[in-house]
Amino acid sequence: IFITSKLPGKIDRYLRAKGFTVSVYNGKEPITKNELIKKAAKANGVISLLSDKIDREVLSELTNCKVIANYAVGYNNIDVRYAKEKGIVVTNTPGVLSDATAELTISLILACSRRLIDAEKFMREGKFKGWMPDLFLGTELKGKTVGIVGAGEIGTEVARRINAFKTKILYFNRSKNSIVEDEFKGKKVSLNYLMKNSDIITVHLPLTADTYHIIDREKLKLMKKSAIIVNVARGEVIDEKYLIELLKKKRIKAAGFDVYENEPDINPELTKLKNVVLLPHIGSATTETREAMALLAARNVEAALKGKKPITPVN
Ligand code: 8YV
Repeated sequence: IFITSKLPGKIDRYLRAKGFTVSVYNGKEPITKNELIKKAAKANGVISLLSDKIDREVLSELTNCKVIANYAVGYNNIDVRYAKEKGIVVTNTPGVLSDATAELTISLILACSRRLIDAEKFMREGKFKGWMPDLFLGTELKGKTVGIVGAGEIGTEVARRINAFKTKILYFNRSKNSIVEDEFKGKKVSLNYLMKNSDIITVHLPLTADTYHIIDREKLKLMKKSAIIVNVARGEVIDEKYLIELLKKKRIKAAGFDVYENEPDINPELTKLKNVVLLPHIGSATTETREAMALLAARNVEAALKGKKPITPVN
């Protein structure tokens, strides 16, 4: 089994104890495509990261591979269809990261609505000269309408938490989400309606051919001038360039980014904006969650290589 990066949770030890031969890439930066091909060429199983582009070219070289366990819930880095053609099982890590990602979503929403990052910077710069009635005025969540774009497991956990802030919930999803409707009084609406009527928009869609730029110019234009949008899903779900234009013109209030188009090469315009909060894709970055993700990936590989059904297959 080849693991493309050192992962938390000592899963190499777990897999060795199960009788597998394990090799772990130990580089300081993500493994390159060539190196991945070289190191994984004879492996029966691979545990991959989102930064590993497992395309046709890579898959064609993995001649002994039976399973690729992606260390992420999203698997847009893998050509799943071609993997299936080659008889390779692909697995992901759903469920175990929903709480951590929802917690980060709430953090990002609050960072935008209460201007936490600017206020903290102000303190460090020694600018606090005394309490003032209008110092860092933000907006309250209470009574606001929150639009959840994508009400899967993560979206549901966001609904559970944002509901405690006394908000109204709208959601956009292919199918009805009974938990969001019955427990948190969420209303299923069209994406246009959600964009137009939400004070806070939070994005939780996977990246697929159907969701690429699903929040396009026309959708972004529908937002209220006072709206905040946060994205902890995939950058490519939103037309980022146009969102930056709106932020520049202050056509919306603020945006929180945990994900970007073309990671890790982020649009340099973003760092010049005052009305954004920028995080380095840390939605699932808690010790507890990253260990649980690693164990799930290891168990998926173990199951597949023992001829059993993996726990969380995607193909
Ligand atoms: C991962 C994510 O941490 O699971 C996903 O899809 O985006 C993050 O939770 C990241 O992809 C690491 O591979």
